[in-house]
Amino acid sequence: MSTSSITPSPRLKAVFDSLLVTLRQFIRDHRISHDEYRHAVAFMLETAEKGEIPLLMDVLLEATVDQVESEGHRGTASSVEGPFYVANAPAMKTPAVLPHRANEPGDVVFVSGTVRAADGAPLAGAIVDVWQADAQGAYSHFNIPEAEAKFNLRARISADKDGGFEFQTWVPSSYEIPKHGPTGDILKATGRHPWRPAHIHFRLSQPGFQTLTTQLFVAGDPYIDSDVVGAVKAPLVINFARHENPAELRERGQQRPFYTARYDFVLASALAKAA
Ligand code: MBD
Ligand code: FE
Repeated sequence: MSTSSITPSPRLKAVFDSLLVTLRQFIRDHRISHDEYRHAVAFMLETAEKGEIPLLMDVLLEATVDQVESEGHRGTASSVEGPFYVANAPAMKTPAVLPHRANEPGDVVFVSGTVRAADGAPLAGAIVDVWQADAQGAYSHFNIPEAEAKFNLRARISADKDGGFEFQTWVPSSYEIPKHGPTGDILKATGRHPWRPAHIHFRLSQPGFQTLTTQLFVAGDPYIDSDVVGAVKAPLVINFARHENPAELRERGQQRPFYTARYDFVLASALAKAA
């Protein structure tokens, strides 16, 4: 960004001035020493060098932004995007099987549901953009080497004419924030556990409707009530039902027990926001 392209912004001035007032008061309140101040600068530098700025910010602050922005929002509850979204995942039609490795670890789950307007009208062809970690907590593009799998467990699925979608994926596990970096360090040093409950990310879009970024959480996860990110909302916690009887296995072409999960999404009208 070159200086010449910068035009004064009243909004930026207001929030930046306020941020400085808050931070200067914080320094006075806590009698921050030079030594502590230099530690803070070094911590920020290390976070940037390790590529963890998005992770640190999203872990500490994004849930609050979501709370503020979703006040009064109608439709399915939103949740944070987090640092691991990748645009332009493979486009697929429902029913889809998410891109996966030949020996994708963990248990298969079929996730299905509908995308509708607030009045119940089906949103034909709505785009259901999904991404998740694998059963070992690894996100493609970040923790899985690209040579091993590109866009693993990521896809943009178009819903059918009734707004219905279904995709086969693998049950995610509880997610541990990377331990060997500054984000992990600060959590450890301040006595916070580094876990998120198992979740699948969604970004739902349809022309004329507000794009919804949210997550579905696996009921029964040990961290469902203590997400380090603070992004769990009760209506987004869903049951993953286990199926193991031979008839069901045959019907789904599965050799091992599998799961199903369902959710019906509601998108708010784009007009509702403008009003
Ligand atoms: C994640 O997987 C995530 O979804 C968020 C919001 C923050 C850190 C890791
Ligand atoms: Fe995530």
